[in-house]
Amino acid sequence: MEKEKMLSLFRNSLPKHTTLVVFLVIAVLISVKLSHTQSNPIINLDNVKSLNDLKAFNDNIVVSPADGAIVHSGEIINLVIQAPPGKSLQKVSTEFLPFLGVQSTTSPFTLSLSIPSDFTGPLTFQIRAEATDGSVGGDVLTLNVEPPMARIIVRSPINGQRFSSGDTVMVVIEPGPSISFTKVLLTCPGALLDAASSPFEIPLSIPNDFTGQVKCLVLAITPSGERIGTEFTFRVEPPSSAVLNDLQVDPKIISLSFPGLDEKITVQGVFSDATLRDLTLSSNTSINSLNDKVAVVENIPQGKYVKAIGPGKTTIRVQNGLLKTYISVAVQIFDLKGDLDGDGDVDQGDLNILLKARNTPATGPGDPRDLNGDGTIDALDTSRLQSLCTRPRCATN
Ligand SMILES: [Ca+2]
Ligand SMILES: [Ca+2]
Repeated sequence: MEKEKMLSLFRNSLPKHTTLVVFLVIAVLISVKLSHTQSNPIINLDNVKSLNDLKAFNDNIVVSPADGAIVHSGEIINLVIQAPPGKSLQKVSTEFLPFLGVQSTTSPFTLSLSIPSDFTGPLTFQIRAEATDGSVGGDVLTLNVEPPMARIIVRSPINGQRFSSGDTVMVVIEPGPSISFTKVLLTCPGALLDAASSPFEIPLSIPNDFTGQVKCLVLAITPSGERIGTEFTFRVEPPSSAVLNDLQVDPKIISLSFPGLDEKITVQGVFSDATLRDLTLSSNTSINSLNDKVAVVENIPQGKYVKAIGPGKTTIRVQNGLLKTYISVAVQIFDLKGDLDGDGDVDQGDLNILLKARNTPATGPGDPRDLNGDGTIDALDTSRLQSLCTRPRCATN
């Protein structure tokens, strides 16, 4: 404990004149200690005796917790206070807490201090004690308040751990400090398991053809019937012994009518152990659009999606290891040339789409608006479209 800090806190808790005197007593005590090696002509032992009726003490009165102890938000801390030698206490209290303090006037002097559930960080405060002889003393304590302890602990698997298809994952659930469970339920994709006695160990079999990210929910029931839950995730990759022989995608061709639309894709691997495994979400699989102006690959928790960005054509390249395969993507491309809105004719409606994009670069060689294929959407394309109109003067029907 820093003496400076203690003094400054202590000083604030006492009337002004008392503070001064306490200061002098300490100074005298220090000088007495020093007087073994050097004499002090101003303050001597007689001064100490004459000041003795001040009745202040500053012994270490806090038995526990230890200064610097780690506690947790929401916990109730028992502050155990003891009287200094030769004294008995009549009142102890906490001071300078950033939240509601506690005090006691009955022995044994144990204060139950509730740490607010939203408080974290160092907590420095003073314990003030009054002895039956009228003397007062104090002790400064710093506790380190950490976020609350988990009430339900997943010992295994470690979050994000990697396993192989066909493995058995031993799920180990433990109750947190000062809590117990009567039952633990485990819900994973395709599996609902439980354990009714401690240790809560639940073997979870991973199907041989399964790969990807797995999220499991744990529900624990306490003796009072309270249900508390947590979750964990792990990854499943194909077993290293199985060789990937072929890569398949579904669908192989994607046609999206307009920008903003998307379509889900799946990637499957044919392995040497005669097993087909979904590799869509495998960390070894890369899926990339060769033209982001036309379509992009979106990675959302539900899977991989090809999303249309602009009119045109692109290719999605799917790669796992050395194997590659491709998906053809067409956005806003319809059977009839010049039909830009897909209603089966070429008319003013299509011309309007072209005019809106006038003097902008095409998304690429497959842009349906770039009718002359020169890489720019301009007047040359509008006149080309007018020549393609289904009805005279590009009339709408
Ligand atoms: Ca049309
Ligand atoms: Ca053009």
